[in-house]
Amino acid sequence: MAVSYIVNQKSSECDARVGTLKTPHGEVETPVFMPVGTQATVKTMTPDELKELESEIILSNTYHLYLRPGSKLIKEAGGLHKFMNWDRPILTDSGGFQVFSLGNRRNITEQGVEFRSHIDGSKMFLSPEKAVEIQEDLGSDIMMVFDECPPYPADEIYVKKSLDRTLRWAKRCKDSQNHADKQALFGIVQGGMYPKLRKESALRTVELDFPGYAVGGLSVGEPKELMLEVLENTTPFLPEEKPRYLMGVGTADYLVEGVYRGIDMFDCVFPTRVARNGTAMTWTGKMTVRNASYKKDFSPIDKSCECYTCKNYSRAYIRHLVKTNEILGFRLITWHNLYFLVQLMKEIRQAIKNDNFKDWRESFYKSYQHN
Ligand code: PRF
Ligand code: ZN
Repeated sequence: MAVSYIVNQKSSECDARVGTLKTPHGEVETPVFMPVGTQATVKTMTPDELKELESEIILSNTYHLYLRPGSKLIKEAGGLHKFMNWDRPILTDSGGFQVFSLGNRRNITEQGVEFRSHIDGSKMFLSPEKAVEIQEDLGSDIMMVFDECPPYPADEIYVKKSLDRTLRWAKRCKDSQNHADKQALFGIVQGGMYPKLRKESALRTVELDFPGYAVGGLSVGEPKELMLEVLENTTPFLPEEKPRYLMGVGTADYLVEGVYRGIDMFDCVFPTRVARNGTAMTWTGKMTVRNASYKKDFSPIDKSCECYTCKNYSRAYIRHLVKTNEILGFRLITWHNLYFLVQLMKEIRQAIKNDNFKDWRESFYKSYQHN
């Protein structure tokens, strides 16, 4: 088996747990947040900088790398790790989510999804077998099955059909996998916002027996309460001894709530994307560094933060860089945001180890405002 997972400690108060995920490129302490490197780069950060801020695993995308520069080219380079100079674990998403987001530029059949490249409009095709082949060429530590993520809202009949197909596709992915000893393949639970369908999808995905399970189809525009309710109706049907990954979630409060409900892994473009828009993530919530109120504010983004950015630069300076569209401004906020999430996950793991995660969560919300 390419990837193994051990639960080191379980909360006595909720479904939270800490664990160790072992991969061919090293170990990862969970719960963990995975920065997104869509184009084989976590935007603006070098791998050495990611290591300095203690990122342990990153995510990359089948869809984007397949279109450009091409997965065969990356294979020729020696795989994605070598191509991008990152020697720690990489998880690749299957491309399912990205092609389904293409709207009318795609056509879904049982065989797979035909779509037009967003780059040059040329006709492309992704199927369960193709998605596995691409991810094998990339050589990621963890591959994801090719799934369909239904939009929100979607009616129950559609979601049921889509869930059935996602299960058939998951089986095809598993059957076409060649190196289960080198790369793990995780299943993805779908089922929209219907608890009954979530349960069915979870149980049937687990029956296919994957080394880890993702919860997909959430954080697609539904209200927060609904997302958490659906999550609560999903994780109980996933095996305790396997890692659980909530796809596309990356704001502090959602991470806390995901961990509370038994999630071990998260990814999201949020921290890196909003950084390039001049927004910093802090223990009190989002901070818009662009705001005029910071014009003469010579204090750091967060006085208590020990990241490179906060140790060396003021709000006023970063605001100036952002206002003048200077690359360094986006880099400095990206650094801070990723560091913030590493610290958040560290605190969460420590609280679970101390078995006081519930108290920790309450004190977290005393300062944090979701905004
Ligand atoms: N499926 C896949 N990737 C994803 C999702 C999904 O449902 C989501 C949903 N939030 C994000 N990324 N394959
Ligand atoms: Zn900082």
